Amino acid sequence: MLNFCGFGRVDKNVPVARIRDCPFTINFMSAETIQPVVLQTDFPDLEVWASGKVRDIYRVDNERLLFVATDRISAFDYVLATGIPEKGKVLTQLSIFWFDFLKNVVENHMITAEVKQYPPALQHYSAELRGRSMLVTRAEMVPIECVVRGYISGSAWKEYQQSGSVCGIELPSGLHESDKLPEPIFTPATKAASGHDENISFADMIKRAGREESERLRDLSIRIYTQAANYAAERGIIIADTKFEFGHTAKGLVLADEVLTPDSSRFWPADRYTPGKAQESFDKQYVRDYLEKVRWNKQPPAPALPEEVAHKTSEKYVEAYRRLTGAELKP
Ligand code: Q0Z
Repeated sequence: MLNFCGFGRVDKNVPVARIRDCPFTINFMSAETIQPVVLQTDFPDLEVWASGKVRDIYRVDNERLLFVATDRISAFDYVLATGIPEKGKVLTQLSIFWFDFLKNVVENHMITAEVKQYPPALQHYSAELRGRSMLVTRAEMVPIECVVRGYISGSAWKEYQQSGSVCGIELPSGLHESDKLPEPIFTPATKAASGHDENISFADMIKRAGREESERLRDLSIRIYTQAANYAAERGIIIADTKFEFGHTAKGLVLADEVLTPDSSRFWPADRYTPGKAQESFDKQYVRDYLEKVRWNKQPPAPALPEEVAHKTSEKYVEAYRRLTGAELKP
């Protein structure tokens, strides 16, 4: 069951006008379904495995998990009161696209996103799951966030200004904020007790995960980023940085969680790239601009967004999906 917020369903029993002697049928409503915005999921017969700001994971059985991406959006570390139409579908379908695009480089945790192929117990929720969920193999997760950066921004820019290096990697002097790096760098992080990620050096990663595993994760992460970023650049999107999560399954080391989405990466529109300052985000710029305009103090509760801001933001997510995949989002 889902709590639908924002819209109703209008796909069934669409009223039809029949005008005498007119050979055409006129529908008063579009036959297309107006998709409800999903802010919460609730599948009472499934156990919650993990819940994030945007996604909820359920335990299906010992081997399998159900990932569901909601339309929640976070900004300045808080989930906002308003959902972004289609956002959960964009996140899910973009991850599916990248899993397929990257299958020559790395195995992944996805089993299927075809709801009809989900176990019988989930069929009851097919309408809620369609397009925004994924059945995955439960993995023994590597407790390290594998971050790759092709450009210097965010916490890496802060570290560089203070020390000239990032996660122990010395960088050329004289870099400006948002500059492209001479080559992509691997900057691992751990989930600190605060809930915030904490950058660690590669030597620290080796202490936690071992040398062989760490080197494998680093090399794999850089290859994945490079293949994806080169592809995205041809489509006008700079992937400035991204975070991968890996796990171990019967298939060995697999790419898990979400991949190369706007939530796990910084996407910048290439045609507006201007190094020397922080870049506009491809997806969240209207949201950030609005929150600055209303001078939210960045303490909870996070405000609601005007409908126009939510819809323009939705269009940005869908545009990113279209540009990267060349396809339309599936309903
Ligand atoms: C991923 C996370 C999210 C909150 C656990 N294949 C897997 N097997 C076991 N565990 C995970 C995965 Cl991907 C797993 N996370 C991160 C994702 C909400 C936390 F959607 N946590």
